[in-house]
Amino acid sequence: MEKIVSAGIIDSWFKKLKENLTVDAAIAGGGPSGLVAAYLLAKKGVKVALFERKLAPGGGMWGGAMMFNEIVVQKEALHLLDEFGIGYTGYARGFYSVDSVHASSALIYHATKAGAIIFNCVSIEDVVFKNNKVNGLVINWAPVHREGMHVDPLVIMSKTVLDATGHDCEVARTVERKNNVRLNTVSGTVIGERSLSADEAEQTTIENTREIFPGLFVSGMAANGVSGSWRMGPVFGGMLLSGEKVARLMAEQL
Ligand code: 48F
Repeated sequence: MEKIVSAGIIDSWFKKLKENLTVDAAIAGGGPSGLVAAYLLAKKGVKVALFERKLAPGGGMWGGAMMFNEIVVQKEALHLLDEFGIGYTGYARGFYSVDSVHASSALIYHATKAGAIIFNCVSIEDVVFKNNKVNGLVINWAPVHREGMHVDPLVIMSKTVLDATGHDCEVARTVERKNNVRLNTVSGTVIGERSLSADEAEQTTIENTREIFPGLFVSGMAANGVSGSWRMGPVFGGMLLSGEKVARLMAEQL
């Protein structure tokens, strides 16, 4: 039995990785915007793989605010809560509270059920850069990075790449730093996130969700970070709507 259990895991995991060495959409980061994008792309029949450095995808959603495990979603994003079967309670005009564990697990469940493949414990350390375009992601085990081990990575080729890495916008920063290119921002660089201003941040998260370099899209807090916009704290309507917008933009290009 021991050998059968181990063989089953090894064979099915390598099959999964091999089948995803080339995809249509490669997503860096499994927070709310990346998971919504993964779900909507997969639902359209796009081949999508998502890479998350932590053991559990869900990003900043699990923790609610200061570990009070509730988040707030505005009425503009209710259709997405309904799409994912996430329950909510109206408590002020246009504002709804949601159990953050319920919401995070629903996003993960529906993304994978729709056909998106999630690789957890995997970090993006670089991109594939050819013909002045982002052509894929360079991946490595997150513990390899944490231990500072000198281990070469593997490569996932993709027609489109999404930076959904949140506040640090890691993929966009890497593209800019390593390739001497201008991004599609006011300065041509990653401008960096501003302090908290919830109304403005929620609006700009959606406006800033776009392709910032050929082949490279940004969503969620990475979109605001790249464009020098505000953070918003534990309100998540903008994150969900950003995932919805970027899935549409990526699908249009595919
Ligand atoms: O930060 P995160 O939740 O991204 P988001 O979709 O949502 C932001 C909100 O959670 C919250 C907020 C209120 O709305 O401001 O912060 O923009 O999730 C980003 C995920 O990306 C992973 C990280 O572990 C997290 O789960 N990640 C970051 N860098 C990498 C990465 C990387 N280089 N490789 C793989 N995963």
